Amino acid sequence: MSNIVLYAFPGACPRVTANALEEIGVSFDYYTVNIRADANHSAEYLALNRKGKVPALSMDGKIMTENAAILAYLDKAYPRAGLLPHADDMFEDNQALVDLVWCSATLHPMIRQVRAPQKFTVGDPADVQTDGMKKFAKEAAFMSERLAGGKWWYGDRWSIVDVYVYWNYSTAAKGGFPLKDYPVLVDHAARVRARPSFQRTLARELAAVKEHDLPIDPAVL
Ligand SMILES: N[C@@H](CCC(=O)N[C@@H](CS)C(=O)NCC(=O)O)C(=O)O
Repeated sequence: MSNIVLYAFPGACPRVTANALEEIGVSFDYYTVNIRADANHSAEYLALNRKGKVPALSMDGKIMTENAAILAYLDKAYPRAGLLPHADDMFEDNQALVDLVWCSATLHPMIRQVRAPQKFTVGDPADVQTDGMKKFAKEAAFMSERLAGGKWWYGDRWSIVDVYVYWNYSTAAKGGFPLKDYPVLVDHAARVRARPSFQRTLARELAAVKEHDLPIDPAVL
């Protein structure tokens, strides 16, 4: 067993963390927590991560949670991997953290509204979903404007923010968001997915789906 273990679920937001680890090239174990079967609320998992969420990253037995924080940490711990851009100016240097937090704290809750509206209401989930779709459409327009100017979120260089942004809009699409109306995002998605570190991440997820017989269609991962 590696001294790094990622607690994850295929297609969920730990995909971004897995992609970061693959990009770094460090050895790690992918541990499947079946969130569809509520395994994240089992006594065993709660003892490890009291928040009951994935991702959780175990490093030498110490657990770190919160995707944005984990990614910022991995960038610091493995600077040569180039997960995030850097600048001498402190303000500029902080921009990538701004983007990571935006992905986890603004976009992610919105896509939950789109994908799992029933978790937000005892009333009609359709209203919650419509509201989420409307909110996400504004963000998708912003992402399209930003990405129209270059190949990646930061112009000509890939970063883990590309994968996080991608994870958000592709997950919204799984919940019915009309991604085809945003051709810039469709093109960006193809670039993100073509990267070898993404392909290795996908291979890990597909292996997990098979090993645990998860109710996930491999064609839409
Ligand atoms: N704030 C956390 C949120 C993590 C999160 O919501 N993870 C989802 C998967 S994408 C999860 O664990 N869902 C299971 C549940 O909420 O029961 C982060 O950004 O890491």
